Amino acid sequence: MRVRTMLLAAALGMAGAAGTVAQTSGFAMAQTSGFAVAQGTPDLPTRRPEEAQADPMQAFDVNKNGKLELAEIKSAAAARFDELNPDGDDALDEREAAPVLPGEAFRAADTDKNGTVNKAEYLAYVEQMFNVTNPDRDGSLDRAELDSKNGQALMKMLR
Ligand SMILES: [Ca+2]
Ligand SMILES: [Ca+2]
Ligand SMILES: [Ca+2]
Ligand SMILES: [Ca+2]
Repeated sequence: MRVRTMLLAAALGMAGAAGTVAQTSGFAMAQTSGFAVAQGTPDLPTRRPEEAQADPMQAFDVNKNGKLELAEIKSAAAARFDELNPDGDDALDEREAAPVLPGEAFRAADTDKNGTVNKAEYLAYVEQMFNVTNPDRDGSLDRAELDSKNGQALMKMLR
């Protein structure tokens, strides 16, 4: 037990050291060659809305585990709801929701049938879509699930 712990610590230490060496040598190269400088200082990733549309995984995967969990999806959906609801009341009417919930989808999401979709209804609908998009029920959407037809429909409901 103790030996294993020590080995693990050693392995982690080595990995850390290797990372430092790689960083140091990269820095040295950058200093000696103009070309390397240009390559070594990429633009910081800035997230414009169109990029979020292009790669939802990158945009919404807050914990950077390569999958989208329900919590990440719901928080992005809540932001989208606010964006769709500029009048600041508590719900989307059919016109406000049209970009993401056309016709039949709007009526399906309006579970209390009062003619508007409030945030709770919106998030419940998003959760339903999440479950449909997640047939393996592992709590998250991987890249393949995201690329499915259901996944793409779900991404439209996020910001
Ligand atoms: Ca994630
Ligand atoms: Ca509204
Ligand atoms: Ca409603
Ligand atoms: Ca899954």
